[in-house]
This record gives sequence, C-alpha cells and structure tokens, in this order.
Amino acid sequence: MNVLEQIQQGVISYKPPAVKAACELALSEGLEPQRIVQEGLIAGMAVVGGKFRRNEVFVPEVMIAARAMQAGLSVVKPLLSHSEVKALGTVVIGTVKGDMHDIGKNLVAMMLEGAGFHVVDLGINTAPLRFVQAVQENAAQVVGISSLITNTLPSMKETIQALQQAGLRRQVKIIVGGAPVSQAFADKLGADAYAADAAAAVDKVKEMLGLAV
Ligand code: B1M
Repeated sequence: MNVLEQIQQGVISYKPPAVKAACELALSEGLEPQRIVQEGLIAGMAVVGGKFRRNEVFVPEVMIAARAMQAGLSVVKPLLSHSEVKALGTVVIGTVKGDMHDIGKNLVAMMLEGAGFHVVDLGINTAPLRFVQAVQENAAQVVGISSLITNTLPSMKETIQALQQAGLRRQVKIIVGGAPVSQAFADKLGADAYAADAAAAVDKVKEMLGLAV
C-alpha cells in the first residue's frame, strides 16, 4: 500500500493517529501537500460519504472519519498557505439565531470540507446579519443554514431576508437543513436547496454550483 492509500485507509477505518502519521510520512517522502489532501484525505472521506449515503455507516463513524481527516489536515495545512489547493468554493454555514444545536451542522461542515470546499463555520445562535457579514468577508458562493427546533424556523426566513436586503441573494445559493426542515418548507422559504443529511448536503451544494456529484 502506498502512502496515499495508507492515508485513505486511515480515514476509511477511522484512525486519526494513523492518518496523521501517514501524512507526516507522505511529506517526508516529498509528496505535494495538494496531492496528500486530494488523493489521500478527500478520497478517503469520499468513500466514507458514500457509505453514509447508503446507510452502511452512521453519524458516529462519519464524525470519527472527519476527525481523522482533520488530524491529517493539521499536518498538511500549514504547508498549503496561499491556497495552493484551490477549494471547490466557499460555504458559509451556521445554526440559526436562537438555536444551540450544532452536531448535525458540524457534520455537514466536516463533510463539505472533506469534499474540498472552504467552509466558514459561524457556529450556533447565528444572527442574520452575521451570515451577511461572513458572505461579504469571504466572497462565499453558498450559505448553509441549520435549524433543529421548530421555534427557530422563523430565523431561517429572517436570514434569507437579510441576505436579500443586503443585495446578496443573487450571488449566493442557499441550502437549508435540520430535523424540522423539509423540502416543502425550503421551497416556501425561497431557499435553493434542502438536504436531509450531510451526504445529501454535499451533493446539493455541488449540484447548485454546477460541479460533478
Ligand atoms: Co435538543 N431538541 N433541545 N438538545 N435535541 C431536539 C432537536 C428535539 C427534537 C428533542 C425532542 O424534544 N424530541 C427538540 C426540538 C423539538 C422541536 O422544536 N421540534 C429539542 C429541544 C426542545 C431542545 C431544548 C429547547 C430543550 C430545553 O432546553 N427545554 C434545548 C434548545 C436549546 C436551544 O437550542 N435554544 C435543547 C438543547 C439540546 C442540547 C444542548 C442538550 C443538545 C444539543 C447539543 C449540541 O448540538 N451541541 C440537544 C440534542 C443533542 C438534541 C437531540 C437529542 C439530538 C440532535 C442531534 O444532534 N442529532 C434532538 C432530538 C433528535 O433529533 N432526535 C433534540 C444528531 C444530528 C447528526 O442530526 O441535527 O438532525 P441532526 O442533523 C442531521 C440532519 O438534520 C441534517 O444533516 C445532519 C446530519 O445527517 N442537517 C442538515 C442538519 N443541519 C443541516 C444543514 C444543512 C443540510 C442538512 O444545510 C445547511
């Protein structure tokens, strides 16, 4: 098994220390950081994403795989300065104002990162204007809004309205998700996409940006 396969295998078998060690080995062998990310970490995460989509693995496994990917990225990232790896696009993501749930949102963020997107994670309880500010600061193409409680669904609408009022609605695609959210609700809100889970979110974001799924 070559070192890139070792990295993939470490992500697929949920072993953060092994992924970190394999990334260090890859660097010492002179592999380019970009190849380590694309052909090692992201390739491994894509396999896990596929298994998640087919219900062969579940949330805990995906979270550990994402942690393994992060362990590898921590070694490689310092060498990727000046965005040597061109991200597929920038996604600003957050849990809506009034809502403290973040496990699902974190999973979506990790899977997007694993798929090669630059993710700006605003965390929980995110005010509409914070989304606006982050889109402007990061020239984001996509906004992801998560909500887990029925009471905070109106905050999703307020966030979309804030983006409209700031004149940003045409330049960003909006994806919404979370347990109380549905396709019908997303349509009513005027969002561009809804995803039921993290793997579907990656596919929807790629679709919205015209990238191959
Ligand atoms: Co809370 N909670 N909680 N809670 N909590 C729920 C959501 C609830 C359904 C439990 C229940 O009553 N049965 C209920 C909401 C009811 C409702 O409004 N319909 C509820 C409530 C009421 C509350 C409090 C109000 C309780 C209280 O204090 N009285 C309070 C709210 C505080 C607040 O937010 N203001 C509260 C607090 C908490 C904890 C802090 C204890 C904790 C959160 C910890 C954390 O997130 N760091 C918590 C938890 C853990 C839950 C449950 C048990 C699990 C949520 C979760 O993490 N699921 C939840 C019950 C449940 O869902 N079974 C519940 C796992 C996660 C991977 O799934 O988040 O659905 P999920 O994310 C999925 C998809 O939805 C989707 O992809 C993810 C991955 O597949 N997805 C997206 C999510 N965001 C997306 C965004 C996208 C696309 C897809 O695009 C941008």
